[in-house]
Amino acid sequence: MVQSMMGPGISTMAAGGLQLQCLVVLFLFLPNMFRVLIEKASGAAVWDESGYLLYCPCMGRFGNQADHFLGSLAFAKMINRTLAVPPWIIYRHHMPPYTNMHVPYKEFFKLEPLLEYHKVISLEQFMEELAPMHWPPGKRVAYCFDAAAQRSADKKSCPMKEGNPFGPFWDHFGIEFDKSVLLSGIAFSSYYKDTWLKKFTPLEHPVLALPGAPAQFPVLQEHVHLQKYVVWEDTFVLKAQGYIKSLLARPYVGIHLRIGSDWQNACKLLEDGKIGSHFMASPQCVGYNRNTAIPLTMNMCLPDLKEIKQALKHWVNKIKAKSVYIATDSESYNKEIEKLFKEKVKVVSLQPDVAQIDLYVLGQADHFIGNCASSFTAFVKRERDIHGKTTSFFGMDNGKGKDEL
Ligand SMILES: Nc1nc2c(ncn2[C@@H]2O[C@H](COP(=O)(O)OP(=O)(O)O)[C@@H](O)[C@H]2O)c(=O)[nH]1
Ligand SMILES: *[C@@H]1O[C@H](CO)[C@@H](O)[C@H](O)[C@H]1NC(C)=O
Ligand SMILES: [Mg+2]
Repeated sequence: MVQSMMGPGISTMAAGGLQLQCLVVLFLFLPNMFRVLIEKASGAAVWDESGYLLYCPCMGRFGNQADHFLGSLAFAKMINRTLAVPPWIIYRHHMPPYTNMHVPYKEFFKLEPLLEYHKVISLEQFMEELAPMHWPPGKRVAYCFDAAAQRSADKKSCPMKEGNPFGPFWDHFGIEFDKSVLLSGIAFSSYYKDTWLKKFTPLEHPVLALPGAPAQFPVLQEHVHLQKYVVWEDTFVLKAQGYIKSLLARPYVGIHLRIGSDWQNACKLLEDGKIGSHFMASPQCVGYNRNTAIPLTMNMCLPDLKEIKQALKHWVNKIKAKSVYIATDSESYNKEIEKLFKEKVKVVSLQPDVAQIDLYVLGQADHFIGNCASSFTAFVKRERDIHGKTTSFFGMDNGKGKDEL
């Protein structure tokens, strides 16, 4: 059972033994603690007087949403508001029921570890337990930048629910907005911390609801480490571990093939020389500093079969891999790869409906080769870095120019 906040009484109790001094302290906190305990016993969340932050993860698919989540978590902490953790928006354009799915955060990850960093509550729990009393219909204010409001008919309203995924997201929670507050002369960076705190006091603005994440894409370097609080959920782990145990022999190399048609179009911009080395998630491999970033090549953005084979050959030899796991957004090249290793290495591609299975299996690999520009890869790389596991990228650092040529 996840609680949104640790009440002061609870943390006091957890910290000390039941010594006399503690009892005295406990006594002082009793009225408050009593309230907290009662609310906890009834399973209900406790209202945070410092206010709440709500946002729609309305840009991109899982990898983008995850990048945004880390930045939003940091922003919520900066302005000391409880983050209402949104569900993941999963798009089902090609299969029934065709509408977006809103998958609660805790289907894939635990909420508890997030509390080690900052106070959070799931948006589901917020709406069920806190909104009826503290954020009722009629009192729901939207906050957006001037520029966004310019798109509305009266040029003063936040277009919170215009289009997909915006409308379906708030509709999923039965939320209508009654009023808009326009943001100007402010941004989400830490430079504006005091402005946020002064301009948007919790008393006047108890719930800040935003049309998008209060964060950048890709995730800022200083927030990459927050990945450690994103911990897979237990039953999900059991299921994903089951696949690893039954299908793969260790050591195994995991690869992420981001080669589908949308990606081909994106990387075309690179080929046409329309962009520099910072492109989508590429800072993860070219470096965050624009002045020292190495060039992003076409093979890094969209590796061809030759590059894929070359990189795999290098790493399979290097770690003496017994199997290869291929995660892909389109084709897997598994026949070609089996042939490459003369069928001495087991080649597995699950192509699961639930993309998170691929993320997990890649995260557990003995070596991972990812796509530098992909935020799907970036999620895997961040998680692996935390656990000291190695990652390389197609188009670089895969033995080319060293032992392979
Ligand atoms: N199952 C699976 N889905 C993938 C894979 N690569 C891409 N996708 C799908 O395509 C989406 C790519 O969007 P996103 O996660 O934002 O990553 P990015 O576009 O590569 O930065 C993912 O969320 C998945 O839905 C893969 O290897 N396996
Ligand atoms: C942050 O919020 C908590 C309540 O969640 C409050 O106890 C604390 O005093 C706040 N901190 C600051 C610096 O305002
Ligand atoms: Mg994307």
